[in-house]
Amino acid sequence: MITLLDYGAGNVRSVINALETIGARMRMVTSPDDILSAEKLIFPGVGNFESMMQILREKEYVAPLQEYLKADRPFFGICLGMQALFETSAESESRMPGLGIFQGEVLPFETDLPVPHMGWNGINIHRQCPLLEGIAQDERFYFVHSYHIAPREKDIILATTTYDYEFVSAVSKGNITATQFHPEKSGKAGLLLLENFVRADSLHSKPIQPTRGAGISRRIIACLDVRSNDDGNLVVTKGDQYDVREKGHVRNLGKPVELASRYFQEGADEIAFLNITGFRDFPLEDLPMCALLEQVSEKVFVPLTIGGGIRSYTDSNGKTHSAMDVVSCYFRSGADKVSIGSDAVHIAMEYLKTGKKTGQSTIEQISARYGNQAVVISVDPKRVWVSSPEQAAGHHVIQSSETGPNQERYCWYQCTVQGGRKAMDIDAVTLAKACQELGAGEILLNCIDRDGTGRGFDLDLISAVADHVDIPVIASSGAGSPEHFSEVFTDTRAQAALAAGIFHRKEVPIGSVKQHLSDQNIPVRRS
Ligand code: 1PR
Repeated sequence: MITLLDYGAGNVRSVINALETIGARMRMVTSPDDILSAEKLIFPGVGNFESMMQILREKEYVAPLQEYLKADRPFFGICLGMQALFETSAESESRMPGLGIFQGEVLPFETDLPVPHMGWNGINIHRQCPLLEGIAQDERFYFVHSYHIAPREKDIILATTTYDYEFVSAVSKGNITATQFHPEKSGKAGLLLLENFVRADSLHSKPIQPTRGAGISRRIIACLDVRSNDDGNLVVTKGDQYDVREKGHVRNLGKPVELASRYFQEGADEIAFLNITGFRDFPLEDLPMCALLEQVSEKVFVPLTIGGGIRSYTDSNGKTHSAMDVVSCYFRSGADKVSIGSDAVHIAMEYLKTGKKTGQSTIEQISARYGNQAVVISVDPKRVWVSSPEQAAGHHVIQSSETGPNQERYCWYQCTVQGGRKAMDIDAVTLAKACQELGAGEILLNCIDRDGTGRGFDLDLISAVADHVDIPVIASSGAGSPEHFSEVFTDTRAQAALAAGIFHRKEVPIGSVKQHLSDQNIPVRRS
């Protein structure tokens, strides 16, 4: 019997689904006594160190957790659930104490690479441990974090991972084990690791000559644009430059749950759902997006991002729902990240008027509660040609690699809201920078000019944005062939590339994209 500690932040549903898939019986912690009576305890932590410790204190879980751990009873901590074992974290401005089971602290990444460290990375194994039984040496796991542990006791290091430099990514001491990566989001290898924990009689480990694991891979993301069709059914659709209608009807490219399961099986590193009519249909009222997520997360064990309609809303009964209500419904239903489109543009424009953070915007609130890795900004820009940079004063102007209809050599990328219907007076680079300052953890960079065209990613746009932010950028819109993926990874700093049409229409399978990237020596995860 596994006991799961859910302190109310982030995506515990994925851990439950993973444990159910491997046939584990489980119960949830609802009182401090449940911790002390646990046979085996899993602590999945997501979000922010300080808010996690605050909640653990309020629920009076700290003392029973310490007692459980000091008695060397079976424990598996995930992500923040590992960081909690240490003395404190630099993420907490007040230096709030952690559980203090291990000596050492939690430090921010100091690197020029994008932070959060987000994606599939390998592990160098330092100890032989039943938890890692059967895990191949070149296996990759899903990481998403901005801080890493710095243990003082070297003999607890179970594994390290390289992201610019080597950091400790798993620990083991007696029956206490913990990983920085998310096994519940790491496909088959992650399920095996969880199964090892569930089945092992003892988790004791012994030192070995460290193995050399794989490095970080580029991510391939399948995107499902979802909306109700004219019959009221939720379908996956796909536009050409955001126009999803063909002969007057909404294009129907399949059922969301079926397509997502197919992409998981085919090796997608992440799956994104965009509720493209969220700006007019409120997700908590009109569209069963939360139900959809619940179904998908039962079958799909890679990260899920969901976007569309994250904003406050007053329903027909006069009840006002906050953007955080939508976000918490999405997380409870199985999302790992949420993406904000239209509202992010409004928030950034408001912020830029004063340059002062209020702490009240949805971006700030989500990143404070769930961590900045959980906040993706979906940008929907359109190219605007200008004959000289002065013509677009105040905007980030690019010298384009193409020429405009009137031989223009310069352009800027104008952000839009409401699915491209309304152009706003802010460019994509400025928007991305402002959202990063407010606490966003990733940029999903679409391009209306390229969407659905199969002409390749807009490299000018992607370079401009990726060169001006420190957070990861997902290149999106226009993929037509495997070569477009190698091009975007070679020519820009994009960490991930997303496609929709070619995957839905089975023109280019995910496996062919990965094979091509691997042939070009661009690291990819092989599932
Ligand atoms: O504004 O917070 O409610 O979020 C709405 C979300 O829906 C935004 O993320 C916005 O990008 C998206 N959206 C709105 N309208 C459309 C539309 O197509 N009419 N889809 C839309 C955006 C773009 C990509 C697409 C890539 C790859 N879809 O995500 O999947 O361009 O396509 P391709 O590989 O076929 O070229 P809010």
